[in-house]
Amino acid sequence: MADQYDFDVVVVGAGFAGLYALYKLRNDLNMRVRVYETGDGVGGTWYWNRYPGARCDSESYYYCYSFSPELAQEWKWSGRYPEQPEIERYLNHVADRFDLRRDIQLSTRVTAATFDDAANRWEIQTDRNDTVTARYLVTAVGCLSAPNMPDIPGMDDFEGDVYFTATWPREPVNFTGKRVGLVGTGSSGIQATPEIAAQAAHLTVFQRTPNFSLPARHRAFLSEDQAKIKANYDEIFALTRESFAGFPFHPIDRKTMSVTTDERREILEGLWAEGGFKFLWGGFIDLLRDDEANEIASEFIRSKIRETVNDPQTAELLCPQGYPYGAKRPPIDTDYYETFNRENVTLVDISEAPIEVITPTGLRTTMAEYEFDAIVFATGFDAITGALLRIDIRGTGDVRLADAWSDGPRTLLGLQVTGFPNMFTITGPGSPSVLLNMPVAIEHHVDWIADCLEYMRERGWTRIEATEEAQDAWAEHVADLGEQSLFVRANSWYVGANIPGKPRVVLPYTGGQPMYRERCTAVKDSGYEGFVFGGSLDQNAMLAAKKA
Ligand code: N01
Repeated sequence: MADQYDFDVVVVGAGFAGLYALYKLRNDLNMRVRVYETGDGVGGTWYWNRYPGARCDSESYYYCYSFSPELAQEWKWSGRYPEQPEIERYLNHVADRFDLRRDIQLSTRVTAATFDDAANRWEIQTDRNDTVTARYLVTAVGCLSAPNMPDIPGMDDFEGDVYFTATWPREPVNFTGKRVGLVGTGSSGIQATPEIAAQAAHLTVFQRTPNFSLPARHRAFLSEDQAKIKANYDEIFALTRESFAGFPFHPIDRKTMSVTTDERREILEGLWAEGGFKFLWGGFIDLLRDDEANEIASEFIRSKIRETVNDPQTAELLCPQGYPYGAKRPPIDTDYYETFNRENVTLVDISEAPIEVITPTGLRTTMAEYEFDAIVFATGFDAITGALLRIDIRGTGDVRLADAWSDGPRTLLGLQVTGFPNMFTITGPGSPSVLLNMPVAIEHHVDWIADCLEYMRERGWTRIEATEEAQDAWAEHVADLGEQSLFVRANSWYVGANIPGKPRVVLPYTGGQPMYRERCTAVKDSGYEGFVFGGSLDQNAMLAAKKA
């Protein structure tokens, strides 16, 4: 009988990545899998981020799984960008449809994982005192899941209500009649602002850095839309796997300066009218590579902000300056800029006058004092590495992952770390991850891991580890591309700049999906060059017998 505390694979997290990893490894590879999830429901990011206005900013019909054509055909997205509850319903449907729940333990945080070098197994501990072992550890912890709670003096002194967008309560929050302060103007703050403003007596938005936000142009789907999507799903999914950023479209095959001023304006207006990420990934081909092209697009967006916001001073404060468009992750919004025309909304620039202290009645910047009934922190995440490093992961020689990455993360393909055999990191640092449409990146990684485990099983091997040499070469490649990219030109979570003390390195792979997939496939086809295999099932049987 199988040992109830021993698994082939332990998966950490039951969001998009964890659910698919469980499905794939259990259903296709017939492995014994246990998933641990901190939340008391599945969904990961889409379980926790239930703040007002939380909506996916990639479009529903391709921000979803492609592995099951039946699932794609039967699920009906209500509109262009699903709100958080709809994605949470979708992921719950997936859990039920594929009978995943029986292998998921909810309300359980993995606190530690230690590699046993002799047995080639991981020992995993949780905050519910579980200790289990598994041949493989697969982290599906999410790239934007470890909340960044800013360390502002007086955080505990506030007598009103405090909310974090990243850990929003399940019960609806009512801001009617309240004076609300909102800190942070990234995607979360930009989505929450119009919704809170519509309820609150007054909303004060504290902005440290303005963002280039694009209109989402959300709309409900008509039955014709549904039919068209379903009829074209094969092509849509194929495009998401081919394109640079995992979206089902390519940039237009023209450079910004290759067209006349009028044509350029017309193209930009068209992209603006269409809304969403088309502007970023479906516009001029040199947008993110050429400074002049980027400045033209940036100035176009600034002109839209100035057109929208009535008060010229507020409009100017909302206009980003000093960094290229795309260097920070651009948000997508519904009526964000329009909200600053409301009588009950004030924008406060804290770039020069930061928040000094949270007081019992509100907060104080170096310039002024504000009184609130509630404060909302939309201050983002310790991105890409944060959720991994909050687990005490120890590899060979008891080396902590936190120590191995003290100067910044190093991986092979964003999938494995030297010194941490048998651990796979879905959408880990050094892979395109957040620069792709996430479900596409996740499915690619899970499929690659499954192929690799199948390859090992066929040969009776029980240990895989990235060589130092291969990891160094990949880390250097990731760093070289990153240094050449525009991401180094802004302070953002892409480079860890939002977390005090975090090493400043470009965390995702910036070479785009085609180049990345090509490399992953080449490694697989070569018999996993750059990885060393070891162990054997015989040796494991002997070890087990010895233990018994
Ligand atoms: O976090 P952010 P987010 N004092 O880091 C400010 C994804 N996402 O949760 O820019 C004052 O972008 C900080 O200021 P600055 C998406 O990939 C997707 O909004 O560092 N201010 C910034 O304005 C997104 O990019 C969706 O100067 C402080 C804000 O807080 C990512 O998640 C929805 C501060 C944080 O912005 C993160 O977005 C939401 C301090 N101490 C998120 N610390 C959808 O798909 C931070 N700030 C819908």
